[in-house]
Amino acid sequence: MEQTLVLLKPDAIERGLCGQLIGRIERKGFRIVALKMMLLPHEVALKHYSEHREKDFFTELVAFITSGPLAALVVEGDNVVQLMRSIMGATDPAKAAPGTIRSDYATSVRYNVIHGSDSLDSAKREIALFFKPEEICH
Ligand code: IDP
Ligand code: MG
Repeated sequence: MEQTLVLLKPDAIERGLCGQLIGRIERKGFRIVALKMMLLPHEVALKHYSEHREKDFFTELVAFITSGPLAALVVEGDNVVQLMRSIMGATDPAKAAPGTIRSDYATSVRYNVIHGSDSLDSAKREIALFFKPEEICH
């Protein structure tokens, strides 16, 4: 069974979308095995998004993800890494397919409400950044 890291980003929390977004993950059939609200420490944000450190939007991305509380989840299920990416939709809501989370809830590439790990290796790395092993249910 695979696990992936999902973040309900500060824009989602600010807009009160937590319940709806978690509902969509559960309705898909996935199991939430860890969940916490947190203000992401700056140094964890730098590590989480380290692949983007050369990008022109990196500073703003780190500022946004640390700007307010987010919800971090470990989501479990068959093929969950790929399937979460598909129910989230493309990074840019303008390009996200209708019916995906980003198409339904977001209008800007920066404030796109949700994060999901992009590979099994990323998922392992990101889960370890956000959760201690004992915080994840089995
Ligand atoms: P992903 O979240 O779909 O995996 P990535 O390319 O990994 O997309 O980018 C990480 C995050 O950085 C995006 O979710 C979005 O919040 C932000 N981002 C990506 N591209 C841009 C951009 O061109 N301008 C501003 N923010 C961006
Ligand atoms: Mg990514």
